[in-house]
Order: sequence, then structure tokens, then C-alpha cells
Amino acid sequence: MGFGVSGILGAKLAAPDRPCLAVIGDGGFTLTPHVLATAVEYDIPAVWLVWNNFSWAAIRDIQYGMFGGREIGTGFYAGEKREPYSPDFAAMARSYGVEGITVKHSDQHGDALGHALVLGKLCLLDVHVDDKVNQRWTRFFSYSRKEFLYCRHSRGAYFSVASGRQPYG
Ligand SMILES: Cc1ncc(C[n+]2csc(CCOP(=O)(O)OP(=O)(O)O)c2C)c(N)n1
Ligand SMILES: [Mg+2]
Repeated sequence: MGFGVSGILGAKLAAPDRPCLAVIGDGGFTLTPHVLATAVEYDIPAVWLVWNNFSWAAIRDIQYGMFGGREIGTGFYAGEKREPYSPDFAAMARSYGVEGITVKHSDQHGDALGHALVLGKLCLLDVHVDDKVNQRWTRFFSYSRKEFLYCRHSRGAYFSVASGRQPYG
């Protein structure tokens, strides 16, 4: 976590003629956001795409599996209704002197990404994504211990994880 946020500066220095994009989680971004200042200072036009699900979802999902569907400190909420909360990363980027764009719907994603890549300048996309949608290989994170062990010890079940099917259904 946090490595890609800064590692992209090295990539851009090594390949200045190629667009360089770091795809990072909201949690990962909050570990090393200060590198935006370094990028501005040394004029390194990297692009950050923050895949923002308002949570440390990988860890939250492990908690769901291990603690019977409960979570603590891994999903972020604020206000009286405890609604999902995230800092405004696009505004944060602008405060560093980096163009910041918020993407709240998949319809806007292609245009925003295209814009960021052809811009040739520092840019950060804060892309809001559904915190309940997992990609295939992290789906098993929220399995209970029993389900997880079943997967580990059964080739068939392991295949079922890889193919996106649940182990017991
Ligand atoms: C430096 C560091 N601290 C803690 C962890 C443990 N860890 C693994 S994934 C994760 C949460 C990641 O959150 P985010 O970047 O928002 O990605 P998401 O799981 O939500 O897609 C944490 C805390 C880590 N991998 N590296
Ligand atoms: Mg996250």
C-alpha cells in the first residue's frame, strides 16, 4: 500500500514519452499523498487513478468472514446517519496544484481517463466505485474460516472461486 502512489514518479522519469498511470485504492492513496507535491515540484506529469470504494475493503471483507459479518475501522462513515465517507481526493489534488477530477458514474469514466492520459500534465481521477463489488481473486476474502479451509483443501472448490462461483452453492 502506498508504493504505487510514489512509484509512478519513477516510472514516468524512466519513460517520459509514455503516459504513466497509477491505479491505486483510496486506502493506498492516503498512505503517501504527499508525493503529489514532489511531482509538482519536479514537474513529473504522472496520472493517478484512485479506485475509491470508501473503505479498506480487502481488510473489511476479511473481517466480514472471520467475525460473522461485522467490521471495525475498515469502512469509513460520517455524520449522524453514518453514511459512507471519503475525503474529496480531487479537491485534495487541486490543493497541490494537480488537476483533480471526480468520477461518480461509469458513463463518465472513459472520457475522464482519456482526458487525463492525453493531457500530458499532472492529473488525479477520484473514481467512486461500488464497495460491495469484488474482482474474482479477492472474492474469497469474505469467506468464513470454514469456507476458506474448504477452498484450500478442495481443488474443485478452488476452481469454483476462480470461476466466480460460491463454494457452497
Ligand atoms: C503499508 C501497508 N499497510 C497495511 C497493509 C494491509 N492492507 C492490505 S490491503 C489494505 C486495505 C487497502 O485499502 P484500499 O487501498 O482502499 O484498497 P481496497 O481493499 O479498498 O480495494 C490494508 C490496510 C498493507 N498491505 N500495506
Ligand atoms: Mg478502498
